[in-house]
Amino acid sequence: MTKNTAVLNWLEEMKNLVKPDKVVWIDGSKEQADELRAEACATGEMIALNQEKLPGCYLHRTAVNDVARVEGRTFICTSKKEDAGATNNWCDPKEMYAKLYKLYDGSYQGRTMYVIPYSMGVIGSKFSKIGIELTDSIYVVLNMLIMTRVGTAVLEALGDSPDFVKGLHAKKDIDEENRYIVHFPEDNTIMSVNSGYGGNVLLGKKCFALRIASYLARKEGWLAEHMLILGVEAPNGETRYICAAFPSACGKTNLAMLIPPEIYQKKGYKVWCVGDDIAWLRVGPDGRLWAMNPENGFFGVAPGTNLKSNPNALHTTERDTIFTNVVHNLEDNTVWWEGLNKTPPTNALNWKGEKWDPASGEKGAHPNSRFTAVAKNCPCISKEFDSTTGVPIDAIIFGGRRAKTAPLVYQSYDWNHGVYVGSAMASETTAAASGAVGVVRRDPMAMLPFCGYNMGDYFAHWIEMGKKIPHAPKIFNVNWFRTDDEGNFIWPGFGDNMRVLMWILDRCEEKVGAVQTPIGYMPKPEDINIEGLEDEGITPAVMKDLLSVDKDLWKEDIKGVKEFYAKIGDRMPKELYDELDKFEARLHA
Ligand code: OXD
Ligand code: MN
Repeated sequence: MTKNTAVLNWLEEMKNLVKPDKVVWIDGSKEQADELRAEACATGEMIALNQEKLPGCYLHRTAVNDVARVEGRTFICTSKKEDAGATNNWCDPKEMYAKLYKLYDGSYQGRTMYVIPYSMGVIGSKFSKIGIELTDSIYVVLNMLIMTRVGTAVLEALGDSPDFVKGLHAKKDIDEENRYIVHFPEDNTIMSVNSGYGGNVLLGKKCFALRIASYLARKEGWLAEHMLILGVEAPNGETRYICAAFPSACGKTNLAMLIPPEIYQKKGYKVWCVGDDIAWLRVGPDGRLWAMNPENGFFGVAPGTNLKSNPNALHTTERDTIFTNVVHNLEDNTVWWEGLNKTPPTNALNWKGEKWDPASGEKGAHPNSRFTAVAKNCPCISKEFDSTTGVPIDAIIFGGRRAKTAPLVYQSYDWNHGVYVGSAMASETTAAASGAVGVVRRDPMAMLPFCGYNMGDYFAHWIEMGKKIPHAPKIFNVNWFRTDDEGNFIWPGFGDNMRVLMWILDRCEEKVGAVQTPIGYMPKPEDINIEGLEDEGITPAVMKDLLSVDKDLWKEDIKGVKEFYAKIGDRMPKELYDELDKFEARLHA
């Protein structure tokens, strides 16, 4: 498939290590993918679903001990520990290579090595980056074929360059005690062993497009971020783009695919999805920040996805989708998950493949069950999805789940203040997760588990980037999750979040004023359109409440920010301490 000596030499070394029975190059053709699907169905690795109702759709179950990303076993191995920083697990690269090589030794015996050349971003774009993943799992191959751009064309684009990210994955025994997801950013290398779960094994996604890419981005002067990208098209046909970073379980995929409320639809507004999870951002020749989605599909959480929360996501999964760890409805050979509708199937298997009785009170789908779906099957996919340059960004939004502290929306005073807002991002745990309710977890820019280097250096890089973007996006913070005294969400969320996006875009165009508060610029309650929300209980008085700022809560929150900064240590940029001081002074004024 290639004459590239860097690729061939590395492949030879890896073959000698894992000792596969045979090697298969993934060429990206439909014929090869069909053969692999047939093989996976023959061995039971995948189940073909009802091809009339769900054409091209399959079900897969992971091992029961292998259902999520494993942050405790995820490592950033830089030569110097400080370069990985206090928020990453670290090990000396030599020591880690030695440990891993022992684990990989002979691990492919009796198995096939699949060689997957893939591109993050449109093949051949100067903003894209190439990786090669070696895996012993057909499930990984078929997921990578959806999530990335794969095949011969990628090798042609690589030519004889040694500039590619090396990824070695081995399912081995799915042994939790010896599960490792390891990044060697200085060597452009990722090694994943003893897992078969998406986030740990689809190496293009979190491992490459965030951890390795964030490291490369700092070196090369751009940003790799855990952000969705969406476009809002106005009735005059002009589209403006927004990026948003939220921690997991805060609705990134839902916002990325939102359906505007009727009042906006009638006027001719449309929302287009460019990406739901990852954005690579660069300064364009016009001095604006441009974003592209390096992925080619969506690896979304199934539970809670339904016709109200996210009809676009649901329709995306109606064909060419791999479902993982959802309920298998034996009645018509389809799938189900909690929150899809109110009628769970009665003749069904749960995510473990056991006979399941919905009346038992046990969940049928795993809470982290997933769909791997083709981006181009999304009804609201942007026409810029395949753009080689990406889209220009007007606004960056940070957000989290805060019951009381953060208001519905506010705007930072300037770039550095916006970086402060991102660095202070936090989310509260919910009753849905085990552990105490309402515990604040800091997750700066939603990158805590995904930053491939020292978080202090990461913040400093954001500050530096601000100096290089003459027409930088404005930075905002949103909170869809304020609750009343009974703990009910006040804001209706979902499509109605468009109303907040409209204020944000109006601010970017300086079409609307704002109130100056200690936390930033805020809308006057009447500046957010609440027409048609009476039935949801949204009145001007409620808007006032959603936009109120309790200084005491913010003073308390600052204590958590200071603790977090102290943990990062001496690489925290002075500019953020200055922002913290200014914020405190505003709160005490
Ligand atoms: C995540 C994901 O865990 O996108 O953030 O899967
Ligand atoms: Mn994510």
